[in-house]
Amino acid sequence: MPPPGKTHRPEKAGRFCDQKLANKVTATSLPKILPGETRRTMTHPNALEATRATYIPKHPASLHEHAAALRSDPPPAASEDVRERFPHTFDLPTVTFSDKNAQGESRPIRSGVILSGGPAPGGHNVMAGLFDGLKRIHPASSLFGFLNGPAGLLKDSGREIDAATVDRYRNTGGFDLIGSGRTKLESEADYRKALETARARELTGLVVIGGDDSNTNACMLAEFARKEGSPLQVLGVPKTIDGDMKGGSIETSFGFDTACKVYAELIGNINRDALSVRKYWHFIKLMGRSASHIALECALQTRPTITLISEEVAARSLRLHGIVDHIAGIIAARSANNQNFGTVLIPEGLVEFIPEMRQLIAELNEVLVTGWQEFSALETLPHKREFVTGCLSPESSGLYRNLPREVANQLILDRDPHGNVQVARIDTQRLFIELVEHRLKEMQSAGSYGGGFSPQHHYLGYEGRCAAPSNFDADYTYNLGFTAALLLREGLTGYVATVRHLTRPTWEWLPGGIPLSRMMNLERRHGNIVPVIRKALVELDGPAFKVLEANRDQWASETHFAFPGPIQYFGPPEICDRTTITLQLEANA
Ligand code: FBP
Repeated sequence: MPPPGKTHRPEKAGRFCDQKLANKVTATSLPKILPGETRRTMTHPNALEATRATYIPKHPASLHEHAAALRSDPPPAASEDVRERFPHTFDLPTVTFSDKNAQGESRPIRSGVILSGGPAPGGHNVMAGLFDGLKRIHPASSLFGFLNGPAGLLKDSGREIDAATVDRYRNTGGFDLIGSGRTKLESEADYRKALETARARELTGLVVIGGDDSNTNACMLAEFARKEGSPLQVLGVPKTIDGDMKGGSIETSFGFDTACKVYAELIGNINRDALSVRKYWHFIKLMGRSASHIALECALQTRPTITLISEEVAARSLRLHGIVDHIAGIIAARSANNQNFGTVLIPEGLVEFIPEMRQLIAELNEVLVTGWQEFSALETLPHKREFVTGCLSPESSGLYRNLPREVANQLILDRDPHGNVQVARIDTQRLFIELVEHRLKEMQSAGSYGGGFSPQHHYLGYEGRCAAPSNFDADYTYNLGFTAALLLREGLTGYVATVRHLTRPTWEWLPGGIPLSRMMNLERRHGNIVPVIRKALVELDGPAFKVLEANRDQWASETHFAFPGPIQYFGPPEICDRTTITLQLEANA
């Protein structure tokens, strides 16, 4: 292998991208095909998949098996109050990998890997980067994948990951290589079982690819393992299309880039349709369980007529009727201007941020848990609705009675395993259509509105979660996986893999890791004070929201739709490698 810093075979990394950019990638950073590996043996069903399979992610010079780890001060803690809960993993340094060579011999590493929670584009490339990193550190290293999320670890269900398998999944979307799941590792019994499985499988590493909850649990497991004297090193990788696991050294979670680009393409197409036929109002709910990052990013990419941001609704204590009046007012004003069309973006989590809906949901959760026997014995839906209405406070029962029938049913029928209302399943887009329609009729009767209203509803969610990763996500995830391998080589535990400077060219990206415990806050959950990684919500004084705020009145009164088109995998870097607008704005702030 050529020495670090020597540039050659530029055609390999970031293939199909700008030659100058590819030229910056050093030879040592190129994934190597190891003896016995066969690359691309399977036949792909179409030319795009076959060609995309050969894409080699770009990465910085520092990302090679010998990269030296530089240790610096720990990052500031989110809360010093958690220190005593993490005596073994709190006062650990920040790590960055440099293009200098580390001293000493590397030993084989045997690591487990788990995909946890909802899929996000790039999960397979994290595994590919991890696999390549481990093998490059020592050819006798190995990777064991636990099946269907953390449950696989608890049940000791998994499979060895070999080179041929990894090759089949490079640059593909989805989590289907080993599956995912939402089982949580949260009790001491779970941690003991996890350590037992790791011992039986002779694992010294475990990489948990997940969101805020999964990384919280990875941190707890790392601390527990150290306390028990176990050699298991536990690491996290920040995943979620929702974009809410970020802050400090985590500039974005992986998958957000691709998912937003898929949704933005579809919204752009809807914008164009609305503009063409000039008769429909499209109400589009966008995935994002709590935070509105996806809605915000899609708004910046597509310039819709109206965008609701849950965090703003909560901050301004906007009530349901206030939001409905706002939408109806814009519809009426546009109608007077001969624009009987528009697009409205609604974040999935919105209802929980509207104060009276939040209160209603909390009361329903209580009623459905405490009155479950009586409720379930009732045979018809009208009887069930009547039962819960009778148990609610006067304000909540008034609100519940006036909700569209379908939404009222969803609120009592779809419940999670703890008995709570499944807020993500509520058709918020239909709720708003019905309420706005009602309001417009009132305005018509009062003579303040003379137009028509033809609504269409959409929910964009699963369409984006398993898309083939964009160049950004393909590169970012591969780098995260490789970085995790280096953190294992360093003997570190309780870390999350990070790659910083993401808006710079890839060769300037900075791989490293920070202690997960530094991201923890103490919160009350199910009656107990526990350490958790807090979801990063949209900041109303952040640059991305500010751009929306500065433009939205104009986007509402005039029409400024944008049509970003599909993700491009091949072509000039300014098209193929561009990041989300949110990331660019935040980097420049
Ligand atoms: P993660 O936070 O686990 O990445 O999942 C995010 C998400 O895609 C949310 O946007 C959505 O509300 C939820 O998953 C839906 O999950 P499910 O797969 O259980 O329907």
